Amino acid sequence: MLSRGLIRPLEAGDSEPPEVRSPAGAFAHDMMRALASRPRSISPKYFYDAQGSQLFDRICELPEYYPTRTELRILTQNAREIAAHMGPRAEIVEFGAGSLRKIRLLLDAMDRPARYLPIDISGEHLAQSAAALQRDYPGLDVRPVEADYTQRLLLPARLPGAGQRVGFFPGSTIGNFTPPEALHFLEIAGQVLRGGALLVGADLIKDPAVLHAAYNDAQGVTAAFNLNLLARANRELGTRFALDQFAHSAFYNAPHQRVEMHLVSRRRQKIALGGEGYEIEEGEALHTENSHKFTVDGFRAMAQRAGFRPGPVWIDQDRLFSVHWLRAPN
Ligand code: AVI
Repeated sequence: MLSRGLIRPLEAGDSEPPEVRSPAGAFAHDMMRALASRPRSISPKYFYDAQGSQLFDRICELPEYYPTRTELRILTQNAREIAAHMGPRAEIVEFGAGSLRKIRLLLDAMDRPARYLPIDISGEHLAQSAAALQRDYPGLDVRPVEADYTQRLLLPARLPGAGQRVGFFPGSTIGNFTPPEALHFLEIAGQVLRGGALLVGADLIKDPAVLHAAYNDAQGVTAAFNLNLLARANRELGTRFALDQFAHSAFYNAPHQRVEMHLVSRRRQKIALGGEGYEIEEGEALHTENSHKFTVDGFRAMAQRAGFRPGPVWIDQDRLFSVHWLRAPN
């Protein structure tokens, strides 16, 4: 897996101009800000270095982590119907370089797909997955786009003779945005998909026990994924977080309809970073991720607010996960 481009977009009312920083500079800056603020929180985008991406791939295979498996099943069972909505010679725009398994499922069912445009902030992963796909689909025009898809996007002009442009945003990655960020993402997607559609995966609200298990797996892979944030800071920023002094904490926050992940300090400790010292009390937490869960109607209403016209929705029989067809504005 890859960095998922979870950079907070500028919002109306933001006074700070965007600052250009190297990736390590941005991580140091955001970590210092997180340590200095109360409550402490940092963007989940920092999970996805090479090791975090490998841990996420392992999460996707866990028995408790139902979203990946369920979405794959939904796509497999409905590939023909989805492909019919896409129509002939469609251009696919994938937000994130994504799981090749999912895009292959669609490509195999589609009528002569014309082009595949994966967009990702991490050029290296993008180039690898694009090359792998190009080898297997020689007739497909594969054009990786290195960009942050949470910001305004400029995509290549449509291929002459191509059909509609269809966005693909699987995995319920949209759930890792705050609600205003999700709306902002949908507005950007609507602009680049004008006249086409968006196929997007959204995890559903369900029994909190199922959610709890999915984010507190028995093998401790999700805990390692969460703690990798601190391990990454030790590797890249020279911090000396003692990983065994932080506990993985994940729980469903019902009023906010989201699973939250935190790293909770097991004791009072001091962290040095960038010439500053930061005191962390016993029991104090660093909030590392929100994973929003949706109702079908709530998700469609949000899409509508961003200018989409909601179409068919595919759901598994246990109502764990949903895949939405949203018609983009004209
Ligand atoms: C990538 N994203 C949709 C995952 C999720 O479920 O929110 C990331 C994850 N965090 C813990 N487990 C998986």
